[in-house]
Amino acid sequence: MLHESIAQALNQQIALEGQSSHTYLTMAVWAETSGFDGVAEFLYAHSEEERQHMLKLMRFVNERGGVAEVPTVEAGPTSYEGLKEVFESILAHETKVTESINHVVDACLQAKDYTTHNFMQWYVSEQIEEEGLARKILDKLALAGNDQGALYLFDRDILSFDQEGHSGN
Ligand code: OFO
Repeated sequence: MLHESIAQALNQQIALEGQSSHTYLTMAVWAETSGFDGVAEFLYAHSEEERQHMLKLMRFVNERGGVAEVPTVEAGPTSYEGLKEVFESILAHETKVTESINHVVDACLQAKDYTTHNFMQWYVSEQIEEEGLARKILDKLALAGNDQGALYLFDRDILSFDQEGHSGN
């Protein structure tokens, strides 16, 4: 049976993963309608990954005697000045997600809930990859600058950046 404090922390994490999925989805629509087809594919796939992160938590909560709360998501921005703004927002968001996961892990230690602590280690590792990927993409965008040819290649190649060391869901 989940301790109340853990059920609450996990439900907050579920809400954040649902928000992540929604945010990536709105970014994907912006990218697709702005001519960045590769970036759009990357973001649609990432939105789906975030949904899986949410579902994995929901199933865990339900299996452990809690009740997963289906989150309501906030609308958030639907347009961006460019790719740099998109990926800066992603890095800021993922940093927030990492802090939230650390909070859940901390709550597990305080409640001596080692089962949930063990379950959360997957998310700890995932966040290292997600933040690393966002930083790597921002580095590549900085190199491309305003060079249209470089941005064309960036858009064409972005799906391969995700495969370099990212395990997905
Ligand atoms: Fe679920 O990893 Fe990003 O937010």
